[in-house]
Amino acid sequence: MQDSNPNNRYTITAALPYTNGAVHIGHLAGVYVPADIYSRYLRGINKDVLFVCGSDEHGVPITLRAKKEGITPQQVVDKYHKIIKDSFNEFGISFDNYSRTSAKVHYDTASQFFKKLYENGKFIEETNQQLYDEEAKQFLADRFVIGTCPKCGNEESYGDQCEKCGTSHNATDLINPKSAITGNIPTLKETKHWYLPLNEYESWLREWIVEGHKKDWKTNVLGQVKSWLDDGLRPRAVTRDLDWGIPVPVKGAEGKVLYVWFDAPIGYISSTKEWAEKNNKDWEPYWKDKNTKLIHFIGKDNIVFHSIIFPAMLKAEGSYILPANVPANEFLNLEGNKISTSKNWAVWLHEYLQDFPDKQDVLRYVLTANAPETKDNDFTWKDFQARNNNELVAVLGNFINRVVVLTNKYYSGIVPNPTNLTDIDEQVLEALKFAPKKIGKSIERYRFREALNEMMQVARLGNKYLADEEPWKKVKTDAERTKTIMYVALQIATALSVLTEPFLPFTAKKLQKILNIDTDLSWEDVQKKAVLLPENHQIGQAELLFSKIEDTEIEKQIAKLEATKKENETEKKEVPPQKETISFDDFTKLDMRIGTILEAEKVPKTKKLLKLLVDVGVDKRTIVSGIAESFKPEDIIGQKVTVLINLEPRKIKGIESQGMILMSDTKDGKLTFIEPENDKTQNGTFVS
Ligand code: B3M
Ligand code: ZN
Repeated sequence: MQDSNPNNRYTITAALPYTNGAVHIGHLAGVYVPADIYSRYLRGINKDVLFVCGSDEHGVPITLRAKKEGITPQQVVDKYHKIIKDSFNEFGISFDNYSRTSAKVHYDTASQFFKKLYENGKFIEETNQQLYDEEAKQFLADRFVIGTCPKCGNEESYGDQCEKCGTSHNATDLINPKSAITGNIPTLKETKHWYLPLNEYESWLREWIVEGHKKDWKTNVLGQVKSWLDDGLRPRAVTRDLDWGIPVPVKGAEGKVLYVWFDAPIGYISSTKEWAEKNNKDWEPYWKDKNTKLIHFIGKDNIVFHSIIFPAMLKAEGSYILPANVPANEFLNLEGNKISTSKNWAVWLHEYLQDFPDKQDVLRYVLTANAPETKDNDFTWKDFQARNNNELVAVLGNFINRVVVLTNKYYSGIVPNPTNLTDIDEQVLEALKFAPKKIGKSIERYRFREALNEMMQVARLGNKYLADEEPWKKVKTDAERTKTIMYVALQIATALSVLTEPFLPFTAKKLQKILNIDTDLSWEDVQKKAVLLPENHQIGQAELLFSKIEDTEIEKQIAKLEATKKENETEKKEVPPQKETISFDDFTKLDMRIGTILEAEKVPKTKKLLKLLVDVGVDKRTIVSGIAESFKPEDIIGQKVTVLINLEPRKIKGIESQGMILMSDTKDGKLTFIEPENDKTQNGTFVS
């Protein structure tokens, strides 16, 4: 099969996830599923594909996470590297290699890269004033500092990038910067760093991307690139004063590390080297042969780094190829809100698998059908359910099931001999041959939603064919014709076992098992072969490819998100530390009872005090309570309360108070009663 690239070798990269948390549906939809579909498809058309990724283990997010969890950065990356790697594996993301930037091969590769640029005079060395946190004794760059974005006014921009408008800047550009560690306003302190003079690459970048790729790069990517170039590029520091990262490998740089965005993209190269080492291959053609197509799959917040900074680094180094494309996606929202790790507003992959253990392909399907390819998009559980029930179950699953069940019923699972093919049969088989090209073309243009839809058209074609031809009726009157219909339907099912593979790899496997196909059919076979499943071939038993998702399962997921929302709404106050311990005997001395407020009136000339008459079972007594700012006297008559009754009586504003009403704070500073759930609880009942 021909694709638009006459060359065979592809190096496909997917953004290296920061190892400071697990992966969620936004990651899958934006980067990993499209990259995986693309890679699987290219393997299917017999290209030489290398698909690499790895964990991004440096950078401030890791250090901040470590501080938050009270563990070391190394412990953070070890923990999340495993979780992330397992998730990718479980969702069938078919990396040829998944590395990590703490690997030795990466340290060596990144250090050598830096050294070469340094030795060839590609950096500017400059000592100037940088933001410094006097209390934390640390320079503040990247996510260690938060301030107002000079471009869009977002008040929570990071030192190196504003997540709102995507602009990448230097920490000193921020207006009203604040330390993310202590909250202090930083001072300025002198320090030396190495800068990549991006301004020197500006006209080259313009020519290469804006002119050279105006037709084949996505408009969202071109748009961002143009806007940066129009704003003018400035030198960017590629080193940092931090202790977590790859040490700057030159003299006079003690205590400094490479900027995470300098080392991370080099991670693609080191992951390739690791793969080559393991598989006894040569890594260099994948990065240095002009005929290799290098494709970076990323999210939109990574565009500047992959289309401007990394290419400038590669260009400065001199021996590498440049990306042929950077197909960045926009963001996926969840139920109308931005996915947020800190707010736990996400569907985490490991949690999804607990609830839907065999439904990896369903999520892959929904995320592709709804992929944020040209604009931000929304994931909703209702849509998830609908796409599963109305598309996967009702269209694809239903078609396969009918074909397999009928073949087993009529012919004991043996593919029947066709006789005369009618025009309709010919048309259907012709459409089948055309499908790989249609789907492939969309994939090659990074239009995965469109490609998925084309694939589903094949299943729709199959359903329509069966509905029109009605083999279940003809079997009673025309045995020969029925054989032909089933034969044609089986060819469609077999084609689907190939064409579903990039999108739904688990389903494709299952389908191949059901059809009892062990030879690897290729996309070219579907395109060219007249017979995909020969007569007399024995297929297996029917097995459901998909199952219906019930309302209750969806309601459970929605309730989970509702709970998260509530949790986020409760303002989190610092919880005071525990008081000194008391003995059990001390505790048993407290006599607490349920009571009812019988009378209430304000204590004159006070703001806070109410004089109450409370029935506490043993007697009716007066209690003075500081609750007047939370309740009006007339509203609390009949209110059930908890009372500490053996508190030594004391005089308050001249009134003897004989006990204490137990109260709890609410988030808006008011008080609430601690009351029994059941209003009928008798006065005098012990509380313990
Ligand atoms: N780790 C950013 C991110 O996870 C970064 C990507 C690196 S790709 C070289 O969004
Ligand atoms: Zn901004």
